[in-house]
Amino acid sequence: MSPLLMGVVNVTPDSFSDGGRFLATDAAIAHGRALVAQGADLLDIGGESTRPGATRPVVAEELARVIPVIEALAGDGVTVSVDTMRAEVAAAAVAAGAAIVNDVSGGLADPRILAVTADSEARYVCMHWRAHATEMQAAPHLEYAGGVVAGVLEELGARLDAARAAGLDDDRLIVDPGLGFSKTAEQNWELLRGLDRIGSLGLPVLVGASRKGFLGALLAAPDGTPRPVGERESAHTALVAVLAARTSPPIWALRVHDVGAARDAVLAVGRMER
Ligand code: PMM
Repeated sequence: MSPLLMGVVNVTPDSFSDGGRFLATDAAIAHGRALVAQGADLLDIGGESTRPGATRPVVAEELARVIPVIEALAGDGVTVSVDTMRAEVAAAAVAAGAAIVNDVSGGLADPRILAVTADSEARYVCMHWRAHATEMQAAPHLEYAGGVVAGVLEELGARLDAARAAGLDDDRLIVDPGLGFSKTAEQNWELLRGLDRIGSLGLPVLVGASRKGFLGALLAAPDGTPRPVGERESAHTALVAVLAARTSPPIWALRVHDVGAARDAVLAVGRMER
């Protein structure tokens, strides 16, 4: 089974071309539709940037960004995921048609999100996370006493227990190691090599490597300047192919920005193995 492709639709100010709300909404909807045309199986719609150093929008602003986009794309019949750490946004998103709550904080940022999701029919992505974007790359958040894979497994396990206690059964849970969230570049590579152990949790695994800083560091210029975000796709596509070829356990879904490139890679891997 090939991994599903989750196309990223960021409705954040840095993705607004002109700052206008109506045009930003329209542009995000059009982008989501383009990703579906390129082969996205589901769309992840987010109104809060989680890039290192990013500050948070207020709740009303996050709602205004994501809800109209979710309504339109879910209305098209697309499987929509909402990328949020907030219970209010998760509740409104599910009411607007979202089928998945993608909480990068695993319920740590706003614990009420677990019960809100449990009360809906949505599935819940439980990602490994330690701190908000302004502080997540600070030194104490990069320490994993027994190694990053063991640390992520233990902390994710605790968050999954909290999700289950809130009423989310295993058939609604998805896990994600959280590449780039409180991890050094090397720790991201260790996690990718340790995906078997993440799979041993027995739940579908989602992985998001697209455009992340560890790829920029890998591809850095001789003077150490990281490769710009828009020029990391070839390396990412190679990872998509390797992850698509995994069987024990298979990867449930990949969260990607360039759906066309990922779809081509997944098709080639699937064709070769057939
Ligand atoms: N990465 C980002 C945002 N949301 N959600 C999940 N489940 N997994 C991720 O790895 C993840 C995420 C940050 O990436 P972006 O700022 O490029 O969207």
